[in-house]
Order: sequence, then C-alpha cells, then structure tokens
Amino acid sequence: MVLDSLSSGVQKAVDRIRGTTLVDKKTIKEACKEIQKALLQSDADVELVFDLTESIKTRALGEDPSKGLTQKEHVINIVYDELVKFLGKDEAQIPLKKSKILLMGTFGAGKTTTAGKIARFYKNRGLKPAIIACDTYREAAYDQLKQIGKSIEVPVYGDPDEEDSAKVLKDAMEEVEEEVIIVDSSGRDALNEDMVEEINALNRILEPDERFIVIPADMGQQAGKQARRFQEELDITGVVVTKMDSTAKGGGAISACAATGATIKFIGTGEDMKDLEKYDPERFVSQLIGYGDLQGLLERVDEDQAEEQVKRMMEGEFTLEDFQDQMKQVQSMGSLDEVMGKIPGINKSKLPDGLIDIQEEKMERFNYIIDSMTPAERKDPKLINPSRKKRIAHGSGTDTKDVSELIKLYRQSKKAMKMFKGGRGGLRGNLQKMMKQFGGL
Ligand SMILES: Nc1nc2c(ncn2[C@@H]2O[C@H](COP(=O)(O)OP(=O)(O)OP(=O)(O)O)[C@@H](O)[C@H]2O)c(=O)[nH]1
Ligand SMILES: [Mg+2]
Repeated sequence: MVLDSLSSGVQKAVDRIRGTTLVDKKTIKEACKEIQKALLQSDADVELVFDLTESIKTRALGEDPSKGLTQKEHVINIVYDELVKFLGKDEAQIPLKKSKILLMGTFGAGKTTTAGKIARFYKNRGLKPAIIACDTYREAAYDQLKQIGKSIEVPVYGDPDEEDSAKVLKDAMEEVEEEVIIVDSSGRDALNEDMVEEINALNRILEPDERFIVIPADMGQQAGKQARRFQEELDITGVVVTKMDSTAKGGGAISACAATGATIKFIGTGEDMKDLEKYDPERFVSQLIGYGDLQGLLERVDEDQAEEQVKRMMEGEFTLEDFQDQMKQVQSMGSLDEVMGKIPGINKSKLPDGLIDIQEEKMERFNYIIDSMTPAERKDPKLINPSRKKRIAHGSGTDTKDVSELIKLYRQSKKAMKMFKGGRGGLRGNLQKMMKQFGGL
C-alpha cells in the first residue's frame, strides 16, 4: 500500500512521544504537528485534522493514565484511539449469508474489478457467488467481466447485445441460482439524473441488501463529497475505496468517507482479484503505526482470556481450537512475522518456518479445515486418520495435503510453545506478553 508517507509521519509522531522521558505539553504539541502534516499531505480535510489533533491534545493532557499504563503508553494509546475514530471507528461487517449487492460509481472507479474481488471474497468463504453484467454503456464491459469471472471461476450472467440494463438484470434474475449476487453497473462522469434513474431501476428489480459506491482513493478528500451525494440520492449502504495501493491520498479519502458516517466496507489494494481487504480501522491504524508500540495498546487486551490461554498452554494443553483462535487474532493484526518481531526475547529463527510464513489465504484455508473437524478431533488431532482426513478435506473444500500441512504446523507450534515453557526464567513473561498481543488488538 502506498501509505508510506502517511505511515512514516504518524510513526514520527509516535516516536517523538516514545523518545522523551516526560511527555509534556510541548511534546504532545509537536507530535500533533507531525500528525497534522502527515494527514494534510494525504489530502485529508484541514478542519477534520484540526479536530482530531485537538481531541488528542485535550485527552492527553486531561485524562489520567489507566491502571498499569505509563504516561507515555497512555498518550500513544490516545493517539491510536483517536486515529481509529478519525479513520472509521467500526470494523466493516460482511455477513456471510445469501446477499444481493449492487455496485455503482463513476467511470473507472474500479466497479467491475471490485465485482470480481467481492465474488472471490465470498467464494473463498464457502458461498456460491455470481456476477451480473449490467454495464450496457461501456464497450466490451461484458467481455471484461467474463474474463474476470473465468479467472476466479465464478459465473457471469448478462447479454452483450442488450442495451437496456434493467432488462439484462430482469432476465438474469430469472436464471441465477447462486447465493450471492453481485451486480456491476455503468459508470458516468458524475452522479447525474441519468445515472440516478438507471440505478433506481436496477434497485427496484434487484431489491439489494447492499448498495455499495465504489470510489477511487486518488480522489482524496473529494471522496467524502461523492459518498455524501450518493448517500443522499441513492441511499448507499457502504463504500468501497479502491486503488489504495497507487496513491498518497488514501488517508484523505478514507477519513473523508468516514466523516460522512458512511461505512467503508472494503478497500482495494491492487489490480489483482486477491487485492481486497475487509476494512478494519483498528488494523489500518496498527499498520500506520507499524505495530511500533504494542505495549501501549495493551489496555485493549482482554486480560482474562489471554491469561487463561497462557495457563492452558503452560499445562501443555494447546488444542487446535487454541491454534485457530490465535490464527484469527493474528490475522486481524497483520503478519505474524511483524508481531513476533516486536516481542522482546523471542528468537524468530527458533520458530518453525511455516508458522512465520502463514499468509492470509492459507490462514483462511486452515480455518475452514478446523471448522470441518468434529470437536473431538479439534481437542485431539491424533484421532485424525487417513479416512477422517479425507472427510475433513472434502468438507472444507481443500486437499488432504492441506489438512496434513495444518496438522504438522500445529504440532510444530505446540512444540515451540513447550520450548518457551522450558526456557530460561523470564520467558514465561515473554510468552504472556506474546499471548496478550495475540489476544488483544
Ligand atoms: N492499482 C489498482 N488498480 C485498480 C484497483 N481497482 C481497479 N483498478 C484498475 O482501475 C481500472 C478501472 O477499473 P474497472 O474495474 O474497469 O473500473 P470501472 O469502475 O468498472 O470502470 P467503468 O466500467 O469504465 O466505469 C482498471 O485498470 C483496474 O485494473 C485497485 O484497487 N488498485
Ligand atoms: Mg466497469
């Protein structure tokens, strides 16, 4: 993602706080200036940025640190918290159920590409998607979508010879049997009457659960205006911000959309079908801060849960369910490699290679596999004989090789956990810290 300049600006601010012995008014002011500079450079709205830094200042100077946090951690925590609010507050909810989604947006915003990416998103989560090509405006729009459909093995409905998009949709709806229906629509230069009329017609036929506007991040703060207009005219239920990978204005686009109260559902981070992320402001800000000060964020940790997990692990009980929990928690934070890198006393080279390398897609596959096991198998993976392995692979839409890989990785991790347990004094503390990181954020 081209968030480097925004990220390095925010990190500079956090470093400034971290680098002083006493966080006084001057330090906070200077840190706020760094944040302002970074956000304004990413084309965020001046007024919003000043409101943000005002909140940081007021809270940093006025609130007492929560129990267990140093003053420094407390201030960094406030910066984190306020940035999360500034960039959207809530994690997007994408219910994995039968749904109908109508995509709309101006020319070249990324609608057609996003239609494919969202189809793939659902497909990878076990639902059957289909795309309906309702862009009858742009030349070869149907072919573009067919190509995309082929690459992700998702059916595409439509009629390249029909000019009336409402008719295309009506006909397709009679045929379509899939669970998740994604409708691509024609772009326009801007939101004009023509477009409102067309989208309204599609809307009446489809009766969608979701109406997403697709907005390219390079619009910067103008994205907010566009989101608001579409909200007023077409009652959108969410925003997809595309091209986050190719502009320095992503922060401006996201903050402006968030300020309209619209929910950002997904962000597009590249041209490939896999380049789609469910939007999660906490994760986004963690990425900006570069996980730089995890300690300061411990406040967010559900201590009890983390302690409980540590205790069970210390007693040698590390089930596949624990493993799955950890994967899910780590998944919401970024790469395990980065997380591990921040924990004092852990020698990354001692961890199994596979553990460090688990990528998001693999984690997803592993999640399906664990979901397909019986509770008994999850508690005691030794039960998993070849015929059970086949059943699990079939149930999760994976290969027996994947199941074997997961079990191997689980065993290695369990061994690694034992190694920490038997290690020098102090390691227990480190492990607890690690678990807190896993359990929190
Ligand atoms: N780098 C990058 N490029 C993207 C992203 N999303 C879409 N694109 C590219 O943007 C261009 C336009 O994308 P489309 O999906 O065709 O956009 P559209 O909104 O359907 O365009 P029209 O149908 O012409 O209105 C294509 O070259 C895409 O590959 C993204 O997240 N990152
Ligand atoms: Mg298109």
